[in-house]
Amino acid sequence: MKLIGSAASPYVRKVRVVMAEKRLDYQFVIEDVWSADTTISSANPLGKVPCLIMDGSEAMFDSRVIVEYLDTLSPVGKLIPQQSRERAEVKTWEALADGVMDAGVLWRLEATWAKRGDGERSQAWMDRQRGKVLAGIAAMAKGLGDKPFCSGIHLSLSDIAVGCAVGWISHRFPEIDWRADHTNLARLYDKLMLRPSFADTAP
Ligand code: GSF
Repeated sequence: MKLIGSAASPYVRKVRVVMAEKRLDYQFVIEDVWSADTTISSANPLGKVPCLIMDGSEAMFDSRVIVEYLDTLSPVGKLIPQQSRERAEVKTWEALADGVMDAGVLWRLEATWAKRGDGERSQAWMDRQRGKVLAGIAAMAKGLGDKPFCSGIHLSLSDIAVGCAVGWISHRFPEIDWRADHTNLARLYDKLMLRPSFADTAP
């Protein structure tokens, strides 16, 4: 398997953490999707990473599809429950964490994308996305409460997605002090960072 991605992308990190937790082998191919000569659209017409290339088959994207597929490849460390209710709960956690990343990406692109002139940047749009980031982080902290994991009694995709979201927020928006505001989330992230899957993929 070949995973096309970048070291900084939180969506790519989610896939890499899942690969590591499931003890799956893959080749990591770095691609800068923002460079003029990127060839990512030959694999993913949407021009986005992560993108998984399986031997002799079509490319697979996006991160949610990839991690759901990877979880079926090995019984080692099941990350998504089979039971429909628990499964939906984990997928909702993932949607929340991905939503924080999505809003953060929109905010950052509005603020920094080189092809947008200064007069074209909308503060109202950035504020809107910032509000989603903060609300999403607060909801993750509330959902976690004083439990050891986001859902269930052991590590699941919920924790992985949440860890990738808050880790990336610290990386791109160091001024957002989510660790001080939500000490339970900080505790979860510190615990995740003790795992090689997280430590080896920090942005
Ligand atoms: C999001 C992937 C994405 O936006 C997923 O895989 O879960 N829902 C998708 N990837 C970004 C890189 S990043 O911001 O992490 C990307 O490839 N953007 C390129 C573009 O042209 O938007």
